[in-house]
Amino acid sequence: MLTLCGFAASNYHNKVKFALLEKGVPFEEELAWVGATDMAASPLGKVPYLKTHQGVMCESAVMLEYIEQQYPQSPLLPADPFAASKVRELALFLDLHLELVARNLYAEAFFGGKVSDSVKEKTAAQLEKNIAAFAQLAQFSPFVAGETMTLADCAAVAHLPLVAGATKLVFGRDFLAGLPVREYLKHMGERPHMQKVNADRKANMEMMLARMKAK
Ligand SMILES: N[C@@H](CCC(=O)N[C@@H](CS)C(=O)NCC(=O)O)C(=O)O
Repeated sequence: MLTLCGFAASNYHNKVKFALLEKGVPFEEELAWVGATDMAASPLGKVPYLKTHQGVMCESAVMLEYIEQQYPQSPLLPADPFAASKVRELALFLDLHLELVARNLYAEAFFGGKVSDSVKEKTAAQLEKNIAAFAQLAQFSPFVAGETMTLADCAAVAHLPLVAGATKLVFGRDFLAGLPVREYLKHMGERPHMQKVNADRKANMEMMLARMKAK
């Protein structure tokens, strides 16, 4: 049995959780807040990390690859190597060029902190460039990589709401507004597993904010 360790307000946690649910892979969740993680399992102290019968791993993209190979049912990658690479390309764009850049804004957007003007300026420019590039690759037809649900959707459903929300809150403009992201998320939100991930996320976010206040 797999154990996904992390917390349900985390987009990276939810990326892996959604893949497990959609594939029908049995798993348990173990609550691990940042600052209270197993540092041997995840040496950077990040969540999620995944306990398997063979050992533990960190990095959500690696987990998705492992899950795909170990549990081939309901595939989230096409069998054709090129088509699979195009899916991985999108997933990597979402992680690296969209989410990781937008992350610079989260302190101010979501946690009552402040981000300096120079960081805001740099982040805005980088996001404009990266979102335009992402727009060239993304299909939204109706899934982010084409006609079938793939692991790129697991990244998209977890990250796109944060990129949209953070830019809207910090700059007063949703940088993803030119893409059919709202329609896409609405469509994905009809999936029962997405509804479960979202309900758990909301409940955990309240716990997290209460925890932060108590500190
Ligand atoms: N590249 C990592 C990113 C994971 C990540 O940044 N997780 C956040 C929570 S959403 C975290 O643990 N942040 C704490 C930290 O970076 O110290 C992955 O894909 O798993």
